[in-house]
Amino acid sequence: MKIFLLLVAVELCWAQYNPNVESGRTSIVHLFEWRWADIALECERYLAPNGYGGVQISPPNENIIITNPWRPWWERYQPISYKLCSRSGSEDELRNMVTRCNNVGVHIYVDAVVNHMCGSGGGAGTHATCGSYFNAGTRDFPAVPYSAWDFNDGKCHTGSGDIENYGDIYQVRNCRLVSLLDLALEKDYVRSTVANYMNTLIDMGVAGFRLDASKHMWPGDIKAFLDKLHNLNTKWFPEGTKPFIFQEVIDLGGEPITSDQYFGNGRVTEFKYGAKLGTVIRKWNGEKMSYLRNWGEGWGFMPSDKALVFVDNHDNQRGHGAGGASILTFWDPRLYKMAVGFMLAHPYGFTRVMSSYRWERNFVNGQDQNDWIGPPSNPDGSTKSVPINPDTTCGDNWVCEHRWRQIRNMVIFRNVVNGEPQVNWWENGNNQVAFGRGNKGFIIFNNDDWDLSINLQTGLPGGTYCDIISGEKEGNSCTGITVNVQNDGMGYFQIRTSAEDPFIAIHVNAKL
Ligand code: QV4
Ligand code: CA
Repeated sequence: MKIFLLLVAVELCWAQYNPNVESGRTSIVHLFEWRWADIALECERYLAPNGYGGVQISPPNENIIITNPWRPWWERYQPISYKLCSRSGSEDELRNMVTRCNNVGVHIYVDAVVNHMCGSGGGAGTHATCGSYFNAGTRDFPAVPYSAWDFNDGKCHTGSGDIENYGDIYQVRNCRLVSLLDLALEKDYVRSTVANYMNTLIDMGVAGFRLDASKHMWPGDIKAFLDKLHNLNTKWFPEGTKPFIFQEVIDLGGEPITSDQYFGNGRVTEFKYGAKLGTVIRKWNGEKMSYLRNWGEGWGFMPSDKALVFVDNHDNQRGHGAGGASILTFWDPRLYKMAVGFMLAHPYGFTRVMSSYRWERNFVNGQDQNDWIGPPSNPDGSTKSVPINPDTTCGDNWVCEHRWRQIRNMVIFRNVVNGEPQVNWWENGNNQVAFGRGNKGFIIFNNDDWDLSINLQTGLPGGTYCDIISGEKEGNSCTGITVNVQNDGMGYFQIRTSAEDPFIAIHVNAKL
């Protein structure tokens, strides 16, 4: 009995850290601003067959419509109600997508914006995606309903009513983030209302949530609404499964609010990961790939089993949020593929792949004036669907990094080596490094300015392997470079600086 109770306790305690992906799948992809109808198709035609575990979706609830600038992506971070209509589609389309993705084993993670409603200057009217009336000035959101009582105005003591100093935890949690009307989450009514919204989505079949702006909510308030959540829908998940929770806290050090304050509620986004990895791969500040030997906790990151990791996100790929200039994105494809390849090969953290759209950048004094531009859209503001080209890439300015061969094949690599320890680290003291994952996979990088040719212990069984970066295994042949591994595990690798992608990855499922 005692042992049983202990097991139950451990189970409960660990539940919200478990990503709830189907066994054998290890990554999710953020399909930023995609329409529900396109996500449903992508789950069926691409994500399931290629081993993706899930999709982070853009906020599904009603938001303010902003026309100056014209329909910026960030209007979706200004809620008007918890009705489920948005630029991505209707409630029916959302439900249909969740069902179809779950049916092929790809789970859905909702971006939950529950710290605030729209900006204080949002005006009054029905300019919202479901047409609900609201009045930002009087704090009236009848479609929820919320009224002035449900906001923190009285609790914030800055002159502007906005957060002015990130060194003051009371301001950060009780004042308005860039003027966004701050909800009084200490009130049971607000907690229950938020929980009802999330429970509607859980009952629909979603597997978890990204909690937007978690730094701006008290950890105890988050716990209070999480405690009201249902278990996941037993049509797709085992009885008693809790939603996966990952909290958006940007902790790069130097502030009183830290990631560990949120570990009790679930995982936390590790923003140091992409900022540091970008610096290393760009070789800025004297950083070298050799220093990645103790990547992870050794670099001052949070414990691996609490971390949600990514190379870039929808904010820092366009200069919002934090992280700085070092962040790598699809705009630097060669370095970006190396960074994502390293992330997916390395055992640290639960991994999220970014999938973006292209926009016309316009830098003035290093600042992109077009960082607001929304997804590819029609003149009436509706989001365009994602056309798929004959070569499997996406059209109409959808970047679809998750379909890039190198990234997609590394998602599969991570599934193949899941649970295996990092072994056989090798480095040249500069920017040539290699490591294996048990006897399942091996990866080698050449980010130096000279060619690499070397014999290394791979840990893999003898045989001929297909490099999944330059190509892939098709039937019993390889469309890219092949690597011979001797029976003692030694493999010979050659990577020229002129290589399209200066890294090679092999795994046991790509053995010829
Ligand atoms: C502006 C001024 C204010 C002024 C106000 C007056 O900045 O000082 O008081 O006008 O009306 C948009 C505009 C912003 C504007 C605000 C309110 O960009 O200029 O305020 O609306 O009208 C996204 C965007 C924000 C955007 C917001 C709401 O990044 O630019 O603000 O959506 O539309 C911190 C947080 C972290 C946050 C990160 C960006 O700790 O939590 O900043 N990240 C998340 C999301 C992010 C989102 C929000 C939080 C807010 O990932 O995408 O912000 O939900 O680091
Ligand atoms: Ca708050």
